Amino acid sequence: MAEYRLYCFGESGHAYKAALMLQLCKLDWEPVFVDFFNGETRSPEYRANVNEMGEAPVLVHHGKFYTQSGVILDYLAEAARKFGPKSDGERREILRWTLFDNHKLTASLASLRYLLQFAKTGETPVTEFLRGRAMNALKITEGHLAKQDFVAGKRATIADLSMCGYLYYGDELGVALEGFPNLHNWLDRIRAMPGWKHPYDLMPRAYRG
Ligand SMILES: N[C@@H](CCC(=O)N[C@@H](CS)C(=O)NCC(=O)O)C(=O)O
Repeated sequence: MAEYRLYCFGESGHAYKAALMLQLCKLDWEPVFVDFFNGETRSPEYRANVNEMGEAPVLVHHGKFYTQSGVILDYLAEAARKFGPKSDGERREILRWTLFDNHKLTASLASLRYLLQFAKTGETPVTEFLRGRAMNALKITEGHLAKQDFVAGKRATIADLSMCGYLYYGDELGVALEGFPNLHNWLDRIRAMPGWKHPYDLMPRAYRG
């Protein structure tokens, strides 16, 4: 059995944040498939034995279960001594953008994609609202990346791995990423890191249509 086990599935950008970190740090890890679209995260067994919050990703290391992608990234940064903060200022900057990501960027992108791509609701007032939120968060990110190569400064950190979580799913997102050149260049810089893989090449897919 691998040292690190990650409860995940390919469609989950939240899980991709952790999977990409494990991959880029060359840690010994294996995916544990979560049958999300058949309700596994909502089952009493999953909530009792894996994550009381009923979510993926979950990282298991030395028998302990870690949940919330931001916490998992922080834990792995410390374990691998990579992509973590090197000063108090950097720690706060990473936290600031990770919180912005969780609340504004990923939250709107993930919900919009879920509704359009998997729940197949078509366009509704809810998708319109979520797209507006996503575009606003993307514009803020675009402006920020005009000033520096990576989210927290000159080098990649876990804040970048958090914020890019959903952005490699392309057309599935339901928002047009054209018109964000800084964002594209930043995604290319992450993609160029040794070992980088697309979410569907890192984790088993769960959606069967
Ligand atoms: N804030 C959490 C969000 C995780 C999350 O929402 N994961 C989704 C899969 S992409 C999930 O498991 N959702 C289950 C549900 O909402 O019922 C994190 O960053 O880990």
